[in-house]
Amino acid sequence: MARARGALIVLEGVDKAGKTTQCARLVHALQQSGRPAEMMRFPDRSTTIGQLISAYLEKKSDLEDHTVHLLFSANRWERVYHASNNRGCRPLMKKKLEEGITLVVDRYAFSGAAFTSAKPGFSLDWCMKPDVGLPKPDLVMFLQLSPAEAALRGQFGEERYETSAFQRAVQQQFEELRKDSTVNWQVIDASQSVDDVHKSISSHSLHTVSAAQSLPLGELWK
Ligand code: FDM
Repeated sequence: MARARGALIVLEGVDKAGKTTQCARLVHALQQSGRPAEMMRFPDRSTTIGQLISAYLEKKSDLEDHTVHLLFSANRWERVYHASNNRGCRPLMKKKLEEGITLVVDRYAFSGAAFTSAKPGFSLDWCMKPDVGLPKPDLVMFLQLSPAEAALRGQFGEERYETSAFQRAVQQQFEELRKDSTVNWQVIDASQSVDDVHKSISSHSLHTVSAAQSLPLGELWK
């Protein structure tokens, strides 16, 4: 009998919502309960494309807005499959899921579409196109935090996009994306304690991990 596949679980949300902490806690909890799980994050700054993106985010280089959008998308695609002549490197998303590993992903195509479409002159529709056909998450949890609550958690960092005006525009674009009922969105109240947020995320995830076993992996926005 074929091995049950792992689930693709994504955490999205505005800055300061606690995505990275919660991804790590979820992976740990799944592993502790005997379910193989690994964390991934986008952008993956370790690849050649990821390094271009990282320099852009750190404001060490400037890139044209369409160009950087496509690089963010390329950075996801390069983590989906092996390049055909790229023998011996670590298994990528599709293979891991097939092997029964649940992937917990810190940001995905939704950040891609929300951040670029928050810039003047970009439609959500155009921004979604390069990511059409990526592995479709079985669950996308949106960590919801009001701008006022985010401000209480301290100053924004130094990277590009880390201003409250831009984050508000991004939040609005996420609201548009969440209207799409083809994606399994769950909104999580990130103003709760870290433990309570974790409980809520775990319970959605456990349900998804068992449901995904008998469902084929879908294609995003297709
Ligand atoms: N970001 C992230 C994008 O603009 N597009 C994308 O596709 C993705 C995945 O990059 F400001 C933005 C969102 C955020 C920055 O920050 C990455 P972190 O701290 O590495 O998540």
